[in-house]
Amino acid sequence: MIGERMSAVSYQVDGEVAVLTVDYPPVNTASLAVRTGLAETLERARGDEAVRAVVIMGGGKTFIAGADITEFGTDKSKASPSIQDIQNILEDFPKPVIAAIHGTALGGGLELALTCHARVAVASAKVGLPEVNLGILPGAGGTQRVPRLTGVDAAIDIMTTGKHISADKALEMGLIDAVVDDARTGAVAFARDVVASGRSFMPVTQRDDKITGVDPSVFARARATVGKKARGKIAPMAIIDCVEAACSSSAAQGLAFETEKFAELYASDQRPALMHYFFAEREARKVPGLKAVAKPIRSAAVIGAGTMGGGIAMVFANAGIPVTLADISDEALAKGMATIRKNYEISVSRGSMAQGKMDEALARISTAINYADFAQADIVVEAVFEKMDLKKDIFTRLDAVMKPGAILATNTSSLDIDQIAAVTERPEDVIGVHFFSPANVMKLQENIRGARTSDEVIATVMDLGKTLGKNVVLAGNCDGFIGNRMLQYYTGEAGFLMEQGATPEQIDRVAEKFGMPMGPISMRDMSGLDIGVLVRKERLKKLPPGERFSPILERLVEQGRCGMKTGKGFYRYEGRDKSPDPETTQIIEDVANELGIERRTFTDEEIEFRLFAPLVNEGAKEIEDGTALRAGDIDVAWVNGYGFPSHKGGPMFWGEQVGLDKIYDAAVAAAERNGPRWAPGKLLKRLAMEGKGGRTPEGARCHLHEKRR
Ligand code: T1G
Repeated sequence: MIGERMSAVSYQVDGEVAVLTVDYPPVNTASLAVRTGLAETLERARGDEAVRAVVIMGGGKTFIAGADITEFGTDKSKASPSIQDIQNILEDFPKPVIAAIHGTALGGGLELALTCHARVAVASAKVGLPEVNLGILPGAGGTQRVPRLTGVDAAIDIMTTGKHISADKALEMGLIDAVVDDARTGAVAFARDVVASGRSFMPVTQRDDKITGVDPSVFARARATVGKKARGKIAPMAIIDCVEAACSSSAAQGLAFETEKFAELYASDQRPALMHYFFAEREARKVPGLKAVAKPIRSAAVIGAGTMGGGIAMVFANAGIPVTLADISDEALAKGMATIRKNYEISVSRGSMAQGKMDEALARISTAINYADFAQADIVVEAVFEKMDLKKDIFTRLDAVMKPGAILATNTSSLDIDQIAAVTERPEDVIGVHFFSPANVMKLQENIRGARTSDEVIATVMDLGKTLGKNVVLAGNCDGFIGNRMLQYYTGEAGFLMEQGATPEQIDRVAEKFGMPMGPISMRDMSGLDIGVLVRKERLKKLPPGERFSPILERLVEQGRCGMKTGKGFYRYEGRDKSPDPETTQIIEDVANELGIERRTFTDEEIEFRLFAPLVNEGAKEIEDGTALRAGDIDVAWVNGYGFPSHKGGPMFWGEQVGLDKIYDAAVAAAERNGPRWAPGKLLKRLAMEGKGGRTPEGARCHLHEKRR
């Protein structure tokens, strides 16, 4: 084999097959350098008489992972050759070109492969079109080529979810032509067979000019089902439009329509928000200045077999880490294990988990009552009730039993990490690892550093998050950390709005229209009003004079209205079905009368701003005092821990788009209405006075974030 390195794409000849290898770490994005390299090496292969076929593959860990998002908004993304230019070369190429896929072929990477004559992949490879997660759509022919290969239903599912498809599934769907043991040798052999057989290929879009025989009702059904999950995202709906165009117009017209829809999405507010979120999620994994190396976590233990503890045990088991679930009695453990088994059975029945995977995960979970039984675990996560005395007792016992170097983590949602660490002889090994309920579903892992937590322990739990399939953020130790410290303003304002005349139903409707999975009132009913009163009791002790919470919550709990679990809270429940309750209205009116509050009606816009603006103000204070490292971390916490719509970028990005001066004014008004802790912080005031914020064209950075640096 002879070979020369040419720019980002190397050229080697293996017999009569030219192998073009894309080398553009870390994920071989279709950057200008890669596109230029592909054009040059394809031309070289075209002119090389000894070459009778071509293989395109990725170097390092993956095939081409898509267009280079960092080039968006720069001249590079528009510079020739474009992805489409390369696709045109491939579709007209006089010699067979085989894509050899390992790692991932995503977005523009898969779209390039779809214009090769054939595609082979190793069994561990994944393919997908995740553009929808960036607020755009597959803009290099994916919406026209994929349905021609997989059919309409599968195409809509792949592109509106952005999910990764395994090689076997891709073969079954017609996206690839063979699964091979090794990408390079398998592709070269496939290419040689093609040459020997004289097999010819027709470009996908020429196989049938338009897709026929599709029941038009499939699109109405898709719009209904996808629309419900989209919660206001516009890209999924545009994708359905493009697939519909593939069935009603020629390939050329369909490609033109796709380009038009891509441009519309690109110009929308959702695209910069989702691209901001994409980078924020990755940046949140990094702790500036942290040099320590993560320790391996090969075994775990969880204390508390309740809802949280059981969910956390599942998270470790699902990640392949053996875990011991501990509680105080066999009865508690049996109850906890029964809940875990039931959760897995539901996943299997829904088809989201194979029976074999469930059996493997369950086999990784053991139970214990004696702490000595899990003393050798690399990490132990305490997940018992939010009572400081109970946690201190547990950490005292852990300190006496756990092996040296074990990480002692607490799942507390707001209590003081340093107070817990202080009962041990090893505060450097103590850290907060806060999961959100249900832990086996919610993606956020909020890590909280204590004053004496070591860098090595921080690095380890930050790294552990990726293993567990979570999105991590690192928070400073304060009441409520990043997420819940802000949540009290969101739910607090909802209480004041009800006193002042907004109804629970209106408040929830406005929040859900904004994109939240459920409104703050329904969320309260779901999590239990009595829990809310308990947390408030602690918080009320620390509130300075002049501050208050609305007493509606306490009044409801006094009347046994604790939420869905008691059949009534703010709403009345028949199972999970809720309805407004006149009794609640009366309780609210009584509170307003006692407080001498004159009630009035509210517009939806006013409610929306009063619910979400305080999040930005408190978030800015977290950046100021170091509780949050970056504005983007706060966005990651809220998207993954509370369901804040990612197509708004997260609360901090949303606040930037709205305009920090407007957020500042809202904070000044809130302080007059609700009390001094609602007043604007220094950072927000400074940025507002500087006129920062407003619709940021590329939105790659939050000014709040930049100011932190
Ligand atoms: N562009 C630029 N940088 C990217 C990138 C991309 N597409 N994908 C990843 N990175 C960076 C990322 O920011 C991180 O940087 C590093 O690579 C490692 O990423 C025409 C227009 C491929 C599954 O959406 O899903 O094609 O933090 O930590 O966990 O229709 O990266 O190291 O500085 O995620 O191993 C479509 C997005 C683009 C794929 C690898 N493609 N990427 O996961 O690594 S739009 C995507 C991923 C498009 C076409 C349209 C994942 C991965 P840093 P990582 P990973």
